Amino acid sequence: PSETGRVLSIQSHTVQGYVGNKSAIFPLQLLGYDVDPINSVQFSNHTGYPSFKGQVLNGEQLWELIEGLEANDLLYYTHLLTGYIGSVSFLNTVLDVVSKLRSINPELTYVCDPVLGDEGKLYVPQELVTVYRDRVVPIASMLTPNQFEAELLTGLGIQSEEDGREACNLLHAVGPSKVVITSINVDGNLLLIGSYLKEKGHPPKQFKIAIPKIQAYFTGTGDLMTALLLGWSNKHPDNLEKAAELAVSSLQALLQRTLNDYKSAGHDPKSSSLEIRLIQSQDDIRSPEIKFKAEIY
Ligand code: ATP
Ligand code: PLP
Ligand code: PXL
Repeated sequence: PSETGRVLSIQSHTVQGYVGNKSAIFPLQLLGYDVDPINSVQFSNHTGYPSFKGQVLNGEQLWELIEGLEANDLLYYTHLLTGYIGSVSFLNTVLDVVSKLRSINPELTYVCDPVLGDEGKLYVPQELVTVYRDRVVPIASMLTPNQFEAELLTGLGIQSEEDGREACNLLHAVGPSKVVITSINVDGNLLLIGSYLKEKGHPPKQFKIAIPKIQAYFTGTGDLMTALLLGWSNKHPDNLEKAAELAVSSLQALLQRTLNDYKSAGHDPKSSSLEIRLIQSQDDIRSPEIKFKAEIY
């Protein structure tokens, strides 16, 4: 694969703030990628605020855009990136998009953040879980679930890092050659677990990165994390641990900046969800200093 690529990113758009496409496009562009966004929703702000207004794209409207691109031979992509998807009909159309893109580029890398929920709570309709498990995971190239999502997709309870590694094995057996569980909670600290198949039929290479938990709640970090993992893993195709070190180091520098800015403005970072300081962190995205090292199992 080349150092960069052309990414079709199907995610949320918010007018104000950084979640979905708003937190994925800018970092991917900084890393040198052409990014073509399709906005699965257009909302005033993310749904964590007391209210929001806006429009939702349906599956037929998504397909119309794909047909428009196809009519002009504009459907060659190296990567497809998807995040939060709110309905089964939209997810089914995304499955059709994957087939269509692979009919044009059989090498297409599909990076899927299977957004289902967090900390034991679903924030999508229950029916989405089976569609992700039975139809999406098998065709994904790289999957970036959180702990709860990895549990739902594998049926395995994850209490330890060994459980996390086993969940990765189960997911590899179904499809994706790269799996990153973006965080599991072990004794109040965060652990990223990464796993990738270097050669088919061989056991996966696995690693962990310890991440100290910051006492604040951020929105859009999962979307940014997946975008960074796409960006760096394509530049280091045989070295997912390096890609994850770069992604985590960028993200943690950004979270520290976000926290410091809120504190110096006199806000209590524990009192509400913080909007990430994405633009202000551009140097940390383009050339992160690696402060978080992977430990290989
Ligand atoms: P999704 O639901 O989109 O899959 P997620 O639950 O994986 O998202 P987050 O929980 O936002 O996403 O975490 C993504 C990454 O952000 C983690 O790997 C971690 O590096 C970082 N992160 C998020 N919140 C914190 C925090 N409070 N302290 C430290 N790191 C954090
Ligand atoms: N609530 C809703 C409705 C969402 O769509 C999301 C997004 O994925 C979240 C909460 C939390 O997002 P995240 O875990 O990326 O911060
Ligand atoms: O970060 C995930 C996300 C995506 N899309 C919308 C959201 C959120 C998080 O709140 O509101 C619309």
